[in-house]
Amino acid sequence: MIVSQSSSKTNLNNSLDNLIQFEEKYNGIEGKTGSYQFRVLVYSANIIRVHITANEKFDEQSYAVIAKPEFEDFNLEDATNHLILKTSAINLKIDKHPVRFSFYDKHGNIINEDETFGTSWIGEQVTTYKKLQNGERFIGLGEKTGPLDRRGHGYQHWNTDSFAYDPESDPLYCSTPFYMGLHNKLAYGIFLDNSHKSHFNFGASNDRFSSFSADSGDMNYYFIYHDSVDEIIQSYTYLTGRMSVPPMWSIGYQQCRYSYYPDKEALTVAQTFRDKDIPADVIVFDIHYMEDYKIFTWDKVKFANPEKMIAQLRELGFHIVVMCDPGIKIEKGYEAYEDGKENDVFLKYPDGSYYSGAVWPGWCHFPDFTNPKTRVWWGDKLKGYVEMGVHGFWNDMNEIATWGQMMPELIEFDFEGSKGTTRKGRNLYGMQMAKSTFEGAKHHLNGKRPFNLTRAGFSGVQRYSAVWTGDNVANDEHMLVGVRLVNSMGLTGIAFAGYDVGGFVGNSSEHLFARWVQLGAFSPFFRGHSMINSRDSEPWAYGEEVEEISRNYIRLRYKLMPYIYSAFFEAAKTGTPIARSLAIDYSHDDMIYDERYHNQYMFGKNILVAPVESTKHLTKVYLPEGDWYEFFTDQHYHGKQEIIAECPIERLPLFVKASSIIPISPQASYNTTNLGDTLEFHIYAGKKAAIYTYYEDDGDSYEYEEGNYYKRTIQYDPKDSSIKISKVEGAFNSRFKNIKVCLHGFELAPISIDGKVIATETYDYQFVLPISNFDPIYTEPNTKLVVKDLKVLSIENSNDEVVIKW
Ligand code: NBV
Repeated sequence: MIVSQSSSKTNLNNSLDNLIQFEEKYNGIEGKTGSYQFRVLVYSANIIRVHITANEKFDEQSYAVIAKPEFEDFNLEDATNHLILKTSAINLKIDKHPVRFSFYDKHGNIINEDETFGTSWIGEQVTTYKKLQNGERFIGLGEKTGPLDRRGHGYQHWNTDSFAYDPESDPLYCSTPFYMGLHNKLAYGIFLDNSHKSHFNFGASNDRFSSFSADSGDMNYYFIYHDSVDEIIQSYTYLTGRMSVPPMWSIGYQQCRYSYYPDKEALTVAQTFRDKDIPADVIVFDIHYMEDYKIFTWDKVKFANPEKMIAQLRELGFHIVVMCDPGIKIEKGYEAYEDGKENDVFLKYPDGSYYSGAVWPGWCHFPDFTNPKTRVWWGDKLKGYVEMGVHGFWNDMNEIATWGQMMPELIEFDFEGSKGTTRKGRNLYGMQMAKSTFEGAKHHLNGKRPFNLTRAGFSGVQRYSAVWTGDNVANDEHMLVGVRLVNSMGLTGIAFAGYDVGGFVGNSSEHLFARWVQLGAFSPFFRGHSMINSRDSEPWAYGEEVEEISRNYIRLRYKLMPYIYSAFFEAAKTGTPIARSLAIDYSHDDMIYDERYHNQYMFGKNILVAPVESTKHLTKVYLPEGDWYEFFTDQHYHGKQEIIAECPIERLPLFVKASSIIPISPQASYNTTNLGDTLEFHIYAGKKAAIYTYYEDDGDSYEYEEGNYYKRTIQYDPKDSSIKISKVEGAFNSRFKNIKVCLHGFELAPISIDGKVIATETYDYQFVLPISNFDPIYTEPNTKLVVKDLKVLSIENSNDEVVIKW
């Protein structure tokens, strides 16, 4: 259908022009303007993709999105000046003269609308401008520094090796061009699926618009609308994928150092954890395990017998993670180099010669991970590690980092045969390396789950790897920015994320390390790491006081393992994060964006963490709507208020939401395979009913995908005065023999289990922390934090439903 002929091309800024024709398709519409073409694809009632190109053909390739546009349930209305595409959740109005897009909810409220400039080009660079809505805030965008609310700030996506970045640096290592806008009690998400260098402006230096641009390629974005931020993240991860459940050992404490060598040192560190009774699951080997930094080799002097050392570490209950750098040393006779050339797996210049960049080993070639052949080649090479007993891999320097840091833009990437240059390939390199490592390791592990960690990535990287925030610095500000980076990655689909506990660059002070371990215990990925030539940084390296604090919090991490593992299961199933910025559950509460409180987050859905600097003994905490319990004492608070919390160095401010259900393994000991035989469900009295899903499986195979898991829902209903533990779903036998139900804040009448009245036992519960007595000013010596009058019921651990009434 021809609508009108006109083009609004100018020499400077060319904007999407008038509609000339359009066609309704089974999954959306396709249209042509005077100079451009566009299509609108419906992925679900809540997800609509807008794809606009200045080229003859749409770029169909995406490394990020795995969902297909197969949703047909929409209506199209054609009016004189506009089209309206309606799903059950969104009305998309497409103005015809010129073509502009506005998204409305079902009540006619504007969710998001193009600014006058709509989608425009300056040369190859394409930008979409969106009108700033009244009071609009912006959250997300992944590993980005700055405040939780990104309004007034601008960012770039260009994966960059950012050694010792400062808390305002941008860009960092990992690009996830997905953000959410919040205004007038509405929330939406926009994912720009374009891997070129991209730019986001959230009203920075202007009061008219927010905008997102890519330096080249199509304007290709997904608009997501739901009632809640949580659902928007679920839809974003429906598009870009979710992790599989990671091995449980990888969620335990990991000890790293640049680098532990020789073998004896690694063994001594491992043994010290056991001697000092500090739980830990992993020893990580950084670059010095290799011979001259050559990947797939071991230094013959420092590690004369790696198999033996690995076996000894495994014997001590540790898993091993090894560093993997992508640069392959150019050296005659080096197997990976010779073989790589023979298989033609490296990135090339346009004249067909291999690109060389200098990095740790000296001059190197770099595998082209956008070539399927290369991915298989790389994956095969991991076999040797796996045969030695290595189950964990760490992908570093994959931005790509090279000395000089300016990788030429003319380098050619295969792009599954479709070819592209550095401009399109750089942001994808890390993710494709992580994919190759993950798939190779998974293949060799033959049914066991690998752990995979990467520094660089792009949207979708969560399918293959955990991500950490690179080379942070040992200071308080960095510790707090790390929390925000991890929370922001959680908003952007990367649920398994963390930072170097203790700070990578520089020397941590005693108390800074203590704070950092406390926080790390409440981070999805929990690893201590520090740089060569900095002070020792193991939990015992900072003196007796910090050792005790570290032990307490690492133990707490292990006691919370049933809760944390269940949260990982939830993240794998729905994409919803483990470290949850308060913007997820309290999106429209202005206080949570206040910079005094914007580091606070929920760890899992029930525990509020209030990060605090190492120098503070008292801190202000904002408790959002609802009722709350202080974690160590059960002191009760009403929400929607600021409180002053005590935080002497041994105490991280933690609060539990009323009506929460938290599973705990109180006997957990030295690693994740030793969680003891008692499982406790801690239930916190509240006014609201709650349902919690408890999840368990063998922790390191894929049998859960075939039904070998143990799942129960626990329902708490205060109105009905009942707690129901559902019967077990799945074929796995729980590792716990006994179950206890621990009731916090309950006023109970006679209580019955399955109809039989039982006597109520009341305990004082020294839940976790024998606090240290090293700070005479703030801590009374030998005081303990006690939860008083906790009611504990032992119930028989059969697989049947249990009903508790009072
Ligand atoms: O492999 C050494 C380091 C590593 O420890 C660190 O975690 C990475 O982010 N790596 C960077 C190389 C360069 C460090 C200066």
